[in-house]
Amino acid sequence: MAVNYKALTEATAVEYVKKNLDIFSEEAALQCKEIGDGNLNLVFRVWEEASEKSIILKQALPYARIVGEAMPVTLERARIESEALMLQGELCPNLTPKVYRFDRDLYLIVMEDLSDHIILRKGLIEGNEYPNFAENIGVFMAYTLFFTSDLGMDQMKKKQMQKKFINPELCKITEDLVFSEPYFDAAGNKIEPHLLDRVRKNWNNQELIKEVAILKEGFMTKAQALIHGDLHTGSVFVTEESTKVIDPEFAFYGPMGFDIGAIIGNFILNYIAQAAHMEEDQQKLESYRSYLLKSIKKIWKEFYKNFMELWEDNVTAPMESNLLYKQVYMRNLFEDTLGYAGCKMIRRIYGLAHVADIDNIKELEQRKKAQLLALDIGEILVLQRKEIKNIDEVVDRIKAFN
Ligand code: SR1
Ligand code: MG
Repeated sequence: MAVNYKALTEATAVEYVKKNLDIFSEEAALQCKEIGDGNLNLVFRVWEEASEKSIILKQALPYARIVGEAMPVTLERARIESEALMLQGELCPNLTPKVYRFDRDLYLIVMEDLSDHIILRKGLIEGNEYPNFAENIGVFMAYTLFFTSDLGMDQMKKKQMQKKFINPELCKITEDLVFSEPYFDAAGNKIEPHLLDRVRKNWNNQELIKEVAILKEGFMTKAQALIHGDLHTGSVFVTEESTKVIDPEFAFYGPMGFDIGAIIGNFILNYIAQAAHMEEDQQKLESYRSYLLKSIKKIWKEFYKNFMELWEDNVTAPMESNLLYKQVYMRNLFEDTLGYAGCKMIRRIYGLAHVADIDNIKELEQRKKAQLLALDIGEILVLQRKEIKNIDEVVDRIKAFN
């Protein structure tokens, strides 16, 4: 660990700001609260009442917060996160928080406070609609993935970038938690007793395990673009107008479909959970579910449209401009997206880290129903990704479970 590293407290976070940053005046009466609720890091909000100025200090801990010191995790993830945020900020300035500073001793990122936004997962659980989100995230994924891939950047520079963004420890977490551990009786799995029979079916489903192993191999070997690496609905801040993508500490050169699948899979989990959350108001449920399904279609379609436009405008080489190649590339990407969406859904039901959408369903029978449905849809996405024709068919298949 770095010699000068020390985890901050609310008091030392204020001292740090006073000593190192000139964002506030010297006399400013600063207040601080640790607000981190993610699986890994400390997050401090520091603000001054009088000027209404505020900032965020995000600091990596040398272990995963969700587990404690028994699960050490490299501090280097904070460097990866700050560099990925800055790069994504260059490509999509309106869709990322501003980074003011990265402190290499403390593995600390000082960045824009987005407290006027809400975490998308929370907003969706509350039943809010975000009319700009699908388009914004489609643009974010198209720009960040295209311009870090061999299509959108010089191949020599891309290989330098691969070196800079090598992220083996965080990739190992994903390899274990998303791909491997849900398919055997791993110690880290958190399995509610009522799911045991269904989970055992997955442990014995050789076809499913084979397909997940293929997807895992893609995750480990397909260095397509600099992906966010953990683009679930907890990694996005929103308002009705604005979208800000945060937390790219899992960024590395991997398969593009892993990002697109993460966001779509998490929308499907919310769709499934709403049957319980909105049980008392069937009209609202129907309209909200329709919003979620429209969003799922739009996320893919906006990504597709923007990515193809970037391809058209930026690639002139005859080989990479070949229409048949483009069709195969996008079809493979679609299949990856579905496969990874399915893996992400399954791991959130009985792996180490669950999602509030499902876990917050208090009534056992309703929670069980949602969990089983998520496992079934996740399995279909993994196993039938090659047969599913397009995103409209994905939505039709989800609807058919009603
Ligand atoms: C130990 S970290 C658990 C999970 O939290 C992150 O958000 C990633 O999804 C990771 O798999
Ligand atoms: Mg995160």
